[in-house]
Amino acid sequence: MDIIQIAGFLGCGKTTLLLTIASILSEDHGQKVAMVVNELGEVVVDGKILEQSGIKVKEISGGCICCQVASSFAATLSFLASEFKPDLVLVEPTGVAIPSQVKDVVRMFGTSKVEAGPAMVLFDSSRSEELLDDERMGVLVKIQLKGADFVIISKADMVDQAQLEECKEAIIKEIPQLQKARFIEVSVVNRTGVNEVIDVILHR
Ligand SMILES: Nc1nc2c(ncn2[C@@H]2O[C@H](COP(=O)(O)OP(=O)(O)OP(=O)(O)O)[C@@H](O)[C@H]2O)c(=O)[nH]1
Ligand SMILES: [Mg+2]
Repeated sequence: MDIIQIAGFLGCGKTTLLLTIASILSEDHGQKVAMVVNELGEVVVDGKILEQSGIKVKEISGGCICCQVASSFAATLSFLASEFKPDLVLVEPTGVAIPSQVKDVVRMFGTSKVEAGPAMVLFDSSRSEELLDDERMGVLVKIQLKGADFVIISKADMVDQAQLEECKEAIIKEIPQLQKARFIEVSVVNRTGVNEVIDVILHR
């Protein structure tokens, strides 16, 4: 049971992408999918509707799964592994969570059945400068990106191709270790890049 993170700063499009890929993985690829959604505010995922299509949804609130509520996260994973037995678990951490810490929690509490899979970190192309340059936000956004196995440049429909390239260059300039990382441009609105994300998950 691989734990795949759909992470990234507040409002970057995590839930929207998560719901899109969960249903494609389940309906078109026959994957048994579970979702763990960790929201800071109110939960926006309608679990009942998703469960009709065989997707198990677990919600965790009251803090971040990478720190305050790490033990609830671990208990949820162990429940899923023993009771639901999914092929994969898609996890949406809060927008202020640190992906590498979420992986640490999985590794710490994981068993041979529960493994830390890739972290996909979304970066909102429509707020590129603000996200990287803001004194406080920028620090967290860069820490989040450092933990990325794949960088998803989200909301690609809101900017042009040149801006998408600039986004990628700006990220690599700030975090040179991402030079070799795979970047995927995604627009859930236009459905571009979504299949690439699915491919990465299926062939992980
Ligand atoms: N234009 C456009 N808007 C998008 C896209 N993906 C998400 N959005 C919008 O961006 C806003 C935030 O999306 P969410 O999916 O809720 O973002 P999130 O990262 O889950 O937000 P938090 O959980 O609050 O951190 C919503 O209004 C979405 O409709 C996209 O590909 N293109
Ligand atoms: Mg969300």
